[in-house]
Amino acid sequence: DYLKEKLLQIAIPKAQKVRQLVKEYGDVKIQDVTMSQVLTGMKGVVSLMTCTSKLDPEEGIRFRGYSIPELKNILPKIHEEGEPLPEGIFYLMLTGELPSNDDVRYISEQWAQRAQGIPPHVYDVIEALPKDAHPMIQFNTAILAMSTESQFRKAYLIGMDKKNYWDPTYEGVMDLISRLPIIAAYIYRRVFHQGDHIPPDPSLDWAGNLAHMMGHDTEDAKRLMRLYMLIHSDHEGGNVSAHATHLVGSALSNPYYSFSAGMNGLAGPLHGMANQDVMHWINKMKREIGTDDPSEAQIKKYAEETLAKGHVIPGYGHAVLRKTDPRFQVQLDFANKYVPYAPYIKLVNKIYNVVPDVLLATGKVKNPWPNVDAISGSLLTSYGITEFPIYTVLFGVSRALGVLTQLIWDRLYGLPIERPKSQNLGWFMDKANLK
Ligand code: AMX
Repeated sequence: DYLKEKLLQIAIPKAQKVRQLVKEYGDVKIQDVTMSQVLTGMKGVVSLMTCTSKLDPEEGIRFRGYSIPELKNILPKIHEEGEPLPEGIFYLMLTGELPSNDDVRYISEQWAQRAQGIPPHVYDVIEALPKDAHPMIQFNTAILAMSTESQFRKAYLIGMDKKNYWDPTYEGVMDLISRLPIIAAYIYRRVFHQGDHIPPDPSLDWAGNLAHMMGHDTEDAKRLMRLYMLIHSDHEGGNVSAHATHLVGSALSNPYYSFSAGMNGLAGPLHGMANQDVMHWINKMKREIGTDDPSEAQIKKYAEETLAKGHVIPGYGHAVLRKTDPRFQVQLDFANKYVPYAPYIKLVNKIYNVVPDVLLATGKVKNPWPNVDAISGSLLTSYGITEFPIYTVLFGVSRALGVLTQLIWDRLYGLPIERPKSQNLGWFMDKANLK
């Protein structure tokens, strides 16, 4: 596997640097941490090392230094006019280098081949769940069921040198990523299409195949799926899914356990489930107002009522971002280009015109702008993928690319178990001299 050899060559000097930093510069102070940071979700506390991507509050995400608009131009595509292949961003996050067409083809082929190894019991486990169990429950159960295939545990028990842990991690990650589209499509067809399954087409790319297996086999749907898989793939290390994957991986839990932990976090409404909740919020608004095409004034009132009930407006706000999310913008540009008259896209535009001011008026929301989830469901719906509960699963398939690449790097760096210190309320009160 030339990719593994290349990765090791890149990683050896970097791992040495990490060891040198710990050994020779371990006492260098990097930050002061305040009471409020710890008590409000550790925002801004630098406590993780993640190299796959970095999030700037104003500009948004960069993957190994490249923004989404840049990647749209430089990553390999199937068609000139199409979207980059997610295989390319995986290669970039893994190696730190831009892939050639051959590199991307190699990964496509690797994944197509490895995808054939899903053990039959995984389908039995999915089938044992009620059909109306949320697709994220089915997805995560299948991920755990697949961990019977983990090479990591076997290698660990045989007594592998810890320097080599990255190797079975890499193998597990490649297997797992290759299989996620099949699992996601299986759940989709099981729940929403009477179990009428569509086999993979090994000649297709990873994201194109997912659209194909879901039964959305047009070139347009495949193009959308490539974009979706590209932009959801990573958002640096502190978000819930990335952090959970990293944390559980630090106990040397195998890649399946680690990723499953991340997916449990993605299923929360403040994180990945927001894409489904946005659609519920929009549809409830249409029902309550009694029209499919509410005015901006009506949307404003509905948004204000949402806040008055003590609910969040899904799809808006962010723990780090302080501007419109470029992942929102790139989807809006895509929608305005290909489906400008789609009713849901028109609604997304109207909501964007009024909701930021409503949130600003609260005086407490730090970021009133839309995030990735404010539009992704409306875009999928506009392409006929109308079953909202599958949206977070699609997010999860994509998120695997970043968090699992970082997991390989965690093992290449030889990072130890993560174990921050906790204190009780009394300790914090003492610090403040509060009785
Ligand atoms: N609607 C209503 N209130 C909001 C809000 C929103 N969209 N965004 C933030 N607030 C509120 C918070 O709930 C908090 O209220 P409180 O002081 O009464 O507890 C206050 O504004 C300050 O919060 P913040 O510092 O601006 O945000 P945060 O870092 O605590 O939370 C996030 C970030 C994303 C959880 C929050 O903006 C939110 O709940 N948004 C809606 C859900 C959503 O879209 N999540 C998806 C995020 C992207 C992703 O992970 N996929």
